[in-house]
Amino acid sequence: MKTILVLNGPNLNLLGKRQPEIYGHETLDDVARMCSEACGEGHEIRLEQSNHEGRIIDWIHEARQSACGIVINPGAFTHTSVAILDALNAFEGPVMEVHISQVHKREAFRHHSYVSMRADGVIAGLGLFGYVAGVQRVIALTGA
Ligand code: CA2
Repeated sequence: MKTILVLNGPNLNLLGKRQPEIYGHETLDDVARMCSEACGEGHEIRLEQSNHEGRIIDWIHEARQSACGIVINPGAFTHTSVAILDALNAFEGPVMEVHISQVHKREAFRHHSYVSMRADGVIAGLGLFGYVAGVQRVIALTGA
């Protein structure tokens, strides 16, 4: 069984609890369920969220041994974190970057992503389905 790490950055623990007009009504538990349902026999989901940059980097390091691919919504660290980019550059499997909102329709500071310099795919504006699409792409790239 191969593990796909679904990583979430700061404030995404509030998903479904605040700003539903931007991020919808569903929670991270719903994301975990949808991603698990997208897996066949050969893959399982490990979903994590942290408000702390170093914790996210530690999970990316651990994934070098334990995960076949990473689906990551880095939250606001997308636009600021060279350190997360460096950690992802040390991971050998596929990396899918997901944004729930269509960041390019929003403020200019959300238009640049450090993570996109490493990501094998970038999904924005599809709501929570973006995570499912990211998982499906990791499965397609790592074998069923
Ligand atoms: O659209 C996305 O998924 C973002 O990665 C979300 C980040 C934002 O900084 C990025 O520019 C785009 C913010 C996550 C905050 O999540 C919340 C969810 C519900 C309520 C409040 C915040």
